[in-house]
Amino acid sequence: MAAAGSGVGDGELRLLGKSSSPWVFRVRVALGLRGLSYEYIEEDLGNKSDLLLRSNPVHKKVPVLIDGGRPVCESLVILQYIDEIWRGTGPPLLPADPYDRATARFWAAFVDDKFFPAFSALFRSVTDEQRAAALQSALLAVETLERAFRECSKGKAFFGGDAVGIVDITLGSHPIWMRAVDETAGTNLLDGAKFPCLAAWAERFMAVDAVNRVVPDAGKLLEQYRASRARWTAAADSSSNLGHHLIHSYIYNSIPTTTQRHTIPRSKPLQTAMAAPGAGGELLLLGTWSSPWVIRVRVALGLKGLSYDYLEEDLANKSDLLLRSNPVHKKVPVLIHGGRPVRESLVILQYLDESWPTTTGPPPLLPADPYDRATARFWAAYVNDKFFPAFRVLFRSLTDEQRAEALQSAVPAVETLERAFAECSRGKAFFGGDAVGIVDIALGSHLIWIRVVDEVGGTDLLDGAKFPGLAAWAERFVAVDAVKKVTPDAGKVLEQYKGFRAKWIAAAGST
Ligand SMILES: N[C@@H](CCC(=O)N[C@@H](CS)C(=O)NCC(=O)O)C(=O)O
Repeated sequence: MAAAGSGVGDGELRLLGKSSSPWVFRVRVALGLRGLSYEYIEEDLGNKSDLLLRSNPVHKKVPVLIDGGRPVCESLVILQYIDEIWRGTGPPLLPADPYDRATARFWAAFVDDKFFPAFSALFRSVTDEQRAAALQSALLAVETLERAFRECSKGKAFFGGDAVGIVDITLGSHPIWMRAVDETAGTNLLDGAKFPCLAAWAERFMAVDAVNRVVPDAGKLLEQYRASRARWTAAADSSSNLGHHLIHSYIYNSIPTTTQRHTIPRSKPLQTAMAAPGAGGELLLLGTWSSPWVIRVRVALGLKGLSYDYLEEDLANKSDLLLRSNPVHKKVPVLIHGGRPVRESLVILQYLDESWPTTTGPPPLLPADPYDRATARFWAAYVNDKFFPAFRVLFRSLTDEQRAEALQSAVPAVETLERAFAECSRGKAFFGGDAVGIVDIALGSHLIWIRVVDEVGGTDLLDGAKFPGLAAWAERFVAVDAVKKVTPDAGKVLEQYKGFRAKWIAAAGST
């Protein structure tokens, strides 16, 4: 996850954070719920410590949890790490049942990928017009979360049921900021009349001891938010374009720095195998033949030796089954298992691993060791959140100029993945070690598209001279039986890509 040699090789638990950060808040709540003792180190994000830069060289962000000298980065990865390492010291953050775990992972990802960007736009809006547009998207996301609450809580107090779980913590890091926006903008994001479940949930969540103890002071946040709005308004007036990240840097840099030490006794770490219920029922995969996200699921199903029915979707005319099975994103892949839909490729891969744990059969997609699992989750998320957006710009580039610019982001992402390969594989064939794992599948699903983009654009993204580890890995990955069986024909993919490009060129010409 981090570059080797972070130089903090003791047995302690430390958290690098920023007191006003919703992502850091998540980790503090989870540590509190587990009753864990840890050293909290407040970062100055305007002047990041060497420890932060060494511990999270990829994102250079907080939170970072350093456990016995080993850094774990990214809040959702950290929450799952805490859940897996310290079991039995409180209610689990993820449910035991694989399907419920998949549901929880799906909604936690929804909070980060859909709710937060919508809320963030509202947070940042300075004019009435901007606010009205942003409010509409934010309310849609809240409406979806109201439904999610009913689905997850099953009539109980929290998304996690009787106790706070990963979705509670993930979403629960935002109400304090939502209130600051409401007070400033005159909105009512968690309106009890419109969203009765969510409004009552927010009250209950904020009253939980472990939450209450670490919640930032609302008055101070409001004050900062008002000050930042004044600055944004001034900046907008002078037509300066502040990016989304500036919201973060402003807020998270402006709370006074403190170092605290918590003295709650440390629980004994446990490394427990994942719950292993039997998995029955039929499998049906909704997909499209060239989608990398669908390829992931097909590779995983193949590796697990699972037979399944496959339904090819026409994305221009989505089936009722797809719309019913994935009403939130309306996307493939959806894996329907015994009539119940599992959505989002990385969620599906983990679901397969947890539903068909392999004690004797093929190796699991995620390693057994919680730290290695966290590392694998971190890199799989990196592929989705950093590599893919950069590659997508290259994929969409039509001119030499656009391509050259796109390469400026795509090449560093590949460079990072070359280092990730060395870190994860430890000299073995795959990110997963001797066998294909979740990171291999996450990245490997893009190889066919990398190949056709290279062919059309004359690029060589996985240049063996620059990226010897990754280039050799790619050769090995595409030669794996379960991969070969489901990799679409390169000629057909090339044809499809040329078709897309012809449309984009026509569209660009008509504007
Ligand atoms: N996806 C990350 C987000 C973390 C994040 O955005 N952290 C901010 C503080 S709230 C940060 O460290 N920003 C520093 C920077 O962007 O330079 C997570 O879930 O941990």
